[in-house]
Amino acid sequence: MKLALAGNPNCGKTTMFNNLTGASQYVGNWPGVTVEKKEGKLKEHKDIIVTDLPGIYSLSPYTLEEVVARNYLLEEHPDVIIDIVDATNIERNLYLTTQLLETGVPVVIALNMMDVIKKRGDKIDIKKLSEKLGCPIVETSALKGTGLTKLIETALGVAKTVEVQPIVHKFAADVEASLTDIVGILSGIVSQNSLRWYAIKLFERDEKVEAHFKFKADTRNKINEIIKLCENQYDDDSESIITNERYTFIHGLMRECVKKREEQMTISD
Ligand code: BGO
Repeated sequence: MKLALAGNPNCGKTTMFNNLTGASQYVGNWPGVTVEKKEGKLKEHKDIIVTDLPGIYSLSPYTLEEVVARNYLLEEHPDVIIDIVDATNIERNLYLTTQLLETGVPVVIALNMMDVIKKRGDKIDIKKLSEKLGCPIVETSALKGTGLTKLIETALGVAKTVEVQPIVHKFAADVEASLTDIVGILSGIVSQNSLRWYAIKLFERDEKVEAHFKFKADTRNKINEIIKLCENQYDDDSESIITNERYTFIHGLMRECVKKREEQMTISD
């Protein structure tokens, strides 16, 4: 079984990886690039390989680290991703989460640095956040080693039972209509699980994904027409449309699920 650790730089991924794998680590490079690749065996589950993906903010094609991470997720298809989210920077970290959820690989969130959140007196409605994102969330402190047993139990449970994690969040109706049209072109070409990922990437005019498909000119033109129609509706380029959609969703999550201590005091005053 394969388990991948993903997250933003500084989310606590190295601390988590060391906690989960102990001494059984091996370090190399990702094929063809000088980006460090760390793997290890899960403590007390020696048959489970943990792969530490590079720390990244997004799954765009613009940095080597992002390309390494997304190629691994799409091509090697691990059984589950543990997405480490720094709870003290939750808004920024969830930007990557929205993209991991689209890869078709089941995701479990380790909501890390919860010791800091508790000390500050901030509140996160984990149940609601989990429902809105459509994946389990386990509170952790990689530093203190808390929540890790539950995290592994949850991740292994998901890996064994969940084939496809339904995507709960949808973009605005016009964007979804464009994605549905692109999915129509892709169905039969890519697996059901990763249809949405590839549709979004083609909508964003991701050159690496475009090159991967080697479409004939008429298919390329058809996709371009679909994208252009939406861009005209929004008076914006398609990549920015998707970025804005993600931020709108995340702002909504923040309003509904996160209360800073100062805000709680204002409400009760
Ligand atoms: C330093 N809680 C708290 N409070 N801190 C955590 C947790 C947690 O759950 N998890 C990790 N950290 P990395 P990436 C540091 O190194 O694992 C801390 O980039 C310091 N160092 O201890 O490296 C962790 O691999 C001096 O903090 O993250 C580390 O994802 C002063 O978060 C930092 C203060 O963790 C990043 C912190 C010399």
